[in-house]
Amino acid sequence: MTMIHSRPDTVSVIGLGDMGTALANTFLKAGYPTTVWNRTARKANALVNKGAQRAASVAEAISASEVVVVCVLDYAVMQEILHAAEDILPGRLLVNLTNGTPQQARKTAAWAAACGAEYLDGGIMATPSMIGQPEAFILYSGSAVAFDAGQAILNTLGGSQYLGADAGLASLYDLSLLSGMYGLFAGFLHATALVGTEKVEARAFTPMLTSWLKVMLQVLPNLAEQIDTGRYDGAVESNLSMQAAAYHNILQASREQGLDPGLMTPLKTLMDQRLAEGYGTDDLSGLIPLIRKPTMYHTS
Ligand code: FVH
Repeated sequence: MTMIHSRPDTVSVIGLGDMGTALANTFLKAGYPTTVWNRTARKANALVNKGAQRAASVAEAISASEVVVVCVLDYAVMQEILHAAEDILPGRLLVNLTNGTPQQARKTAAWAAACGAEYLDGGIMATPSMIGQPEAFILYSGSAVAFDAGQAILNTLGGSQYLGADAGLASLYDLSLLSGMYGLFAGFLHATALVGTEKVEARAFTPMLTSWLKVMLQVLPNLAEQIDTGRYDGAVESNLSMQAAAYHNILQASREQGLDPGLMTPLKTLMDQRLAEGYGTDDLSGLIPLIRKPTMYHTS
């Protein structure tokens, strides 16, 4: 079995979509010998012109480098691609930056260990154009040996944060951060649609929304304190009864203005349930016990 060098300096990138291409470009710019493979081979052309080696197969890509970075659409694709080449994996440092769930990550870590590879699961907290820039950060979990060995090369992509030996942690944090982001985007879409019913342009409204959200972000540490202590009635300035009444107006106004309130209704359902249980003096954090005991949403 090939042993991983303490400072590996060759890298292969498997998957050259928008993100994989950005990763490979960044490794190349940092001076690392970079081998690339993609199902649609022409996507490698520009990288090859900049000095990347083109691998004719996944197996060739894995054989070419000590560090193998995989960034494809999803875990099903990742498994399909790598399982065919598992004989070559022993001694490689496999870094999977494909988006997936904690369970998928843990399963893949067990499979990689059985193959004799060191495995790191990663969550990219950046868009492709941010890769290699100071604002990009990437979450890693899994083999500490792999992280120590790969850190120098991985740091070229952005800030690296190692979360622990449980391979599922990077994905857990990644999806939690994305949950916050999509909640924000859902609110943004509904807000612009609502104000837009009176011909207010999103461009004109967004600066006001941004200012409001900046102020509201300051509420989060207090809600976090309530969540961690389980004291949902602590330091409440805006109790749930009041918030539910105002929230009801968002839904009613949306309907009156001819909109579909669907993006906003799930939160009202939880508020009503919590109120029915007698917790009207709690803060919004009081919805946490309902989220932790899911009974309403069973499907995707
Ligand atoms: N782009 C982003 O903003 C986000 C940022 C955070 C991380 N995500 C995750 O990164 C993974 C890849 O995302 P991407 O942006 O590169 O995605 P695409 O540009 O759509 O490229 C998809 C690649 O997957 C290959 N692929 C798809 N199906 C197959 C298959 N059956 N067999 C082999 N390869 C396949 C595809 O190949 P091709 O279509 O070019 O031949 C691309 O290489 C993803 O998990 C994001 O959630 C990105």
